[in-house]
Amino acid sequence: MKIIVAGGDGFCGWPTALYLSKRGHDVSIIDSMVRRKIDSELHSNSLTPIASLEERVAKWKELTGKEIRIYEGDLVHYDFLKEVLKREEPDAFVHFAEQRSAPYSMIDREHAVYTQTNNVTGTLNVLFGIKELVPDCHLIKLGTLGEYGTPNIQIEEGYIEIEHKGRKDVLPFPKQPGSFYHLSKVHDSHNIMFACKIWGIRATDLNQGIVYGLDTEETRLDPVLTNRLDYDGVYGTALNRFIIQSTVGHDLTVYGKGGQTRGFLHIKDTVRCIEIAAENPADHGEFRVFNQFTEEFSVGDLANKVQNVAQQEGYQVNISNLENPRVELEDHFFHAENTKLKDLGLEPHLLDDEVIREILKTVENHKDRVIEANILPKVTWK
Ligand code: NAD
Ligand code: USQ
Repeated sequence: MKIIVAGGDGFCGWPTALYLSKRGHDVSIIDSMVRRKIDSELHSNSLTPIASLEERVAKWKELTGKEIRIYEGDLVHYDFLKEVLKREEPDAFVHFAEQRSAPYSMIDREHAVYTQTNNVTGTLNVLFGIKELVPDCHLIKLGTLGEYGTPNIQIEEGYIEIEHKGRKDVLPFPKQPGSFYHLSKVHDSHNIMFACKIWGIRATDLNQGIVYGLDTEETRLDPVLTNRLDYDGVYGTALNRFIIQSTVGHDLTVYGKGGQTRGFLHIKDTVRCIEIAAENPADHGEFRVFNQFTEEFSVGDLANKVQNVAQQEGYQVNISNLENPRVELEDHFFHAENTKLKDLGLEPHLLDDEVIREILKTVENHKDRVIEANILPKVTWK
């Protein structure tokens, strides 16, 4: 298949582009490089040194003979996007290209507006581009599990059957997101659902949980193919952050009570889920939703797991329950359905001590790059 990976220079997008290319798909990448610019804005860095996108794809070609074409540009610029769609005529458009940090979206008005403008406009442009130029193209859009929030009932995959005053319907599952970033994903979902209904577009919304790890078989082939890894208080996510903190002697930063429970998955499963979605496209007019995660953990449990493995590796690790910079429940029910991707063939890589140890061994090699001042959270929701 011809597949565009938008956001293909990022943490999820780069390993996905390599994986799809290795599996024989004809891949091209769109990326505006804005994440690399945001690293400078935040005086932050990827824990791992990352080569330029040009160097990355050149190395991939040298090692495998496979070409990945690059289009540097912004989805918000419709003329640019139209040119790429005309040239590529993709069968699938994998859309990772958004501002994805909840804390970044909560810094101030400007960052909230940037996040929602970038994400919502970019996705609207992709919808119009598909409608005008490639109506058979399957949109595979990265949503987030956090669109649902933490309701006191089981979370279904996109839709719930409701009986109300004697009548029944299957309706979108209620959304109660917890940041302006998570809200941007909800707005996207609504726009995509509407476009599917009125124009017959085919789309899959992947409500992904928190991704951990950094390596896939492909990114490990050569240091130039190394994936980015965020650890700072703005872009770093739970688990990856805890593992990195443990190697530099920083207390593990559990926010509040630590009972916040979320869905998680290994980066190796992210790339496979995209392949599954691409190879089993939604029908025309269908707005299909998959919950893309493999296991649920509370952040407190994750900190305990990391502490245990790090201690076995000779590190002295403490856990600190910091004042929570976010507004969120810290002790709540959480259970989400996640059978659809497994039914289509996903075989999850589950989290155990060996997986934590493997990530820890990789991050140890780069721990001298950690900027300690960036570890503690500085952005607050209030
Ligand atoms: P990332 O920041 O590492 O990568 C995003 C990439 O998109 C960057 O390379 C950036 O330069 C590019 N980009 C952003 N806006 C763009 C635009 N308007 N035009 C072109 N390129 C643009 O993020 P990630 O962790 O790889 O996340 C990818 C997607 O997956 C996001 O949509 C995110 O919401 C979703 N997601 C991520 C996680 C996670 O744990 N990382 C979990 C659930 C969902
Ligand atoms: N948390 C801590 N300590 C930390 C970091 C986070 O306790 O050092 C807590 C947070 O308060 C929150 C939970 O861990 O309760 C998750 O936070 P996170 O920063 O790991 O993840 P989140 O902000 O939800 O965002 C990440 C990605 C985002 C994606 C989302 C999936 O950055 O792109 O959409 O995970 S989900 O959470 O399922 O919506």
